Amino acid sequence: MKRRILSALYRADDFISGQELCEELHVSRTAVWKTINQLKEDGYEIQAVSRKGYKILSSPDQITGEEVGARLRTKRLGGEIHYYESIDSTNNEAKRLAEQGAPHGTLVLAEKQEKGKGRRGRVWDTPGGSSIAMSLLLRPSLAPGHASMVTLVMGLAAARACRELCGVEAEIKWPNDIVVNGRKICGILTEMSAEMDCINYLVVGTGINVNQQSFPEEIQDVAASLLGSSGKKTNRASLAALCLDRFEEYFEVFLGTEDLTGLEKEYNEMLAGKDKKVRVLEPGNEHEGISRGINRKGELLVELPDGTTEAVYSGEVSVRGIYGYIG
Ligand code: BT5
Repeated sequence: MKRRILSALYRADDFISGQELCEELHVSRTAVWKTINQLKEDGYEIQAVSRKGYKILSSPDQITGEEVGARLRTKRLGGEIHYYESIDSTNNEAKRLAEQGAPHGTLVLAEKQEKGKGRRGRVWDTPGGSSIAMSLLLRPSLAPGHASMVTLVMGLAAARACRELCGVEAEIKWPNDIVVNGRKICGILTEMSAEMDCINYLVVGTGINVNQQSFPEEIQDVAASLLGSSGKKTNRASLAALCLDRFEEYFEVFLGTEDLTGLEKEYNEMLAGKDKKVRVLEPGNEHEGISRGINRKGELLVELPDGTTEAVYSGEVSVRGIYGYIG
């Protein structure tokens, strides 16, 4: 009920009358009034004016299911939302829910992660109160070999949302980071449960540094927040919802061809270090070349000194810009 009233208030953008709320949500005036009071207790500032109705003036900066759910414009994603004040890892929780049969589009949100995960056992720092940690459970009919491209689809969505809402020059560092001025503001971790020829489920986890003022010593040279980059605080629920809205649009395009044919151009326009030197960290065969952007399979094309081009697959090797973090 809270989510539905909030959703109507956000959509209205101005006053919405009690009568309209009752008709839209098929509930009584008393129920509306009670829920509005509960929301006020939760920290929402809601103006009530006779003959005009209700208007939302401000909301607490929370990443709860109600806050994110009320702002979502998606058709299928976020139909079921699970929120935790603290959890080991939203990816782990999404996997647990998947094993219990949770549906496609289930979203897991957490204020704080005790064991936030990066790739290959690395740690993802998620302090409470200032960042986004969210994981999306997907059950696509997709060949397992195509699943790694979903990370790129989320990267595109997250970069686009950061640009639209925060006005920063967010760039994608292939395959799974978003950077602003060469510093990492977002990381994506996709995990999969699959048979030989079909995916049981995918979990796409996204961590975004939104309003952090500082970082632990180990990452302070590589990490940045949107606050640090734009000078402005961002409402985390708005950013999370926009990211998911964009993801749903891009994911539909992706599923149409099961590759990045329809997204490659936009991806390459936001790719960090394109047409610059990169170092391919292939074990036993490190070498340099020029990044020429991704192809429709999501591989990074690297032009080698002999004029040939190699396609680097994200699962095999990493690529570093040779000057600083992204080059
Ligand atoms: C990633 O790994 O960038 C994937 C991060 C995915 C995090 C999300 S949050 C929601 C969901 N639940 C999870 O448990 N995980 C996902 P990788 O490319 O391996 O980068 C990890 C490295 O980034 C670390 O070794 C640090 O150097 C650095 N790092 C850690 N925390 C950071 C932060 N908050 N901001 C920027 N860099 C960070």
